[in-house]
Amino acid sequence: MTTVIGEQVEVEVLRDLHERMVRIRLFETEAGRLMEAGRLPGFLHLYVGQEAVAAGVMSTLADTDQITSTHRGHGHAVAKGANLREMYAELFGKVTGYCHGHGGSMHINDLSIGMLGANGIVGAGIPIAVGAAFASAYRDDGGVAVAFFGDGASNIGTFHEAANLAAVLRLPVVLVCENNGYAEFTAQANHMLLADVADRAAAYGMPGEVVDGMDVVAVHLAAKRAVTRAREGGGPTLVEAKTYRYYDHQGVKGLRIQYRTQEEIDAWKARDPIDAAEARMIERGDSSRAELDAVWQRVREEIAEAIAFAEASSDPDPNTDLLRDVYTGTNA
Ligand SMILES: Cc1ncc(C[n+]2csc(CCOP(=O)(O)OP(=O)(O)O)c2C)c(N)n1
Ligand SMILES: [Mg+2]
Repeated sequence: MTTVIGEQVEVEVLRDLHERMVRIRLFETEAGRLMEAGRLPGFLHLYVGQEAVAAGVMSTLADTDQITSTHRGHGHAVAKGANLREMYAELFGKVTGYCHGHGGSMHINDLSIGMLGANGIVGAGIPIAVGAAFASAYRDDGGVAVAFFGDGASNIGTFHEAANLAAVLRLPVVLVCENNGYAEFTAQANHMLLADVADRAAAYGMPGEVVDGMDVVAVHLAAKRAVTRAREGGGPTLVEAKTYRYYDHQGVKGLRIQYRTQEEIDAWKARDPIDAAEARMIERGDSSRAELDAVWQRVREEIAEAIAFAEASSDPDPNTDLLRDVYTGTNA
């Protein structure tokens, strides 16, 4: 596993990584709070705990690079620069949302920033990213695509087909497996025999790298290597980030099934990616506690303003909005 204890990144990079993580954390904790209060319809698969992966990878991408996401996609969208107002509005089911309230959490997308979509079908985003990489290679536009997916998704056929095609065509794509140790309520040891998803890369002739997904600098550096390799024509890389979700599979508390021990949860929380980044920044003298608090405050205000926008927006009108953007009509 790549460790970067002592390895340096520039102060601006670390500040950027930190702020991206704080924005995801606050977006998600507020979304969880609203859900618990019964204010949001639909499912929410929250990203709290995994922030270093989205922040670390997205910090290496150009705005024109493209990503595909998962059912647990808010963090990817936030880190790619999605509009927080439209995101919350979509979670509330309002007309001002990204999908005009038709889609909800698992359909948020924004092609203008290269966010090709969350996806409720496990594994479905991976071939879409490979397709986007194929298009970039075909157009010779220098673009890179990144597919985010979970440990569970690495058992799905689409992963294997897409990885093989990406490798054989040497496409500019990075496959980022966010291994949080569980597929819903099934521990990794019960859904695959490998310890490292990254080992699957060898089957397709591409490099595979395991990285500490709680260390945002480690993720940033691993992603930078993989993205550079992809952009320079070296083909795909499989990056596996070992991470953990603090909340349940869906929602905050979710089901009352005891599938994780409190000791395990506490051990991962003790390695919280934001706490670790802040400790590093203070220790290095990059930022004072007051400066870091100011970042939290600024982002908190941004989030509150976005939620207020969503709350003040209209619900869809069944008379005019029900069939809007519905393309499978029965009209002759
Ligand atoms: C094709 C498909 N099969 C099953 C499901 C139900 N399902 C939703 S999330 C999930 C687990 C996915 O695990 P993983 O890929 O590790 O992602 P995580 O939830 O841990 O982020 C499953 C089985 C689905 N949505 N799509
Ligand atoms: Mg998982």
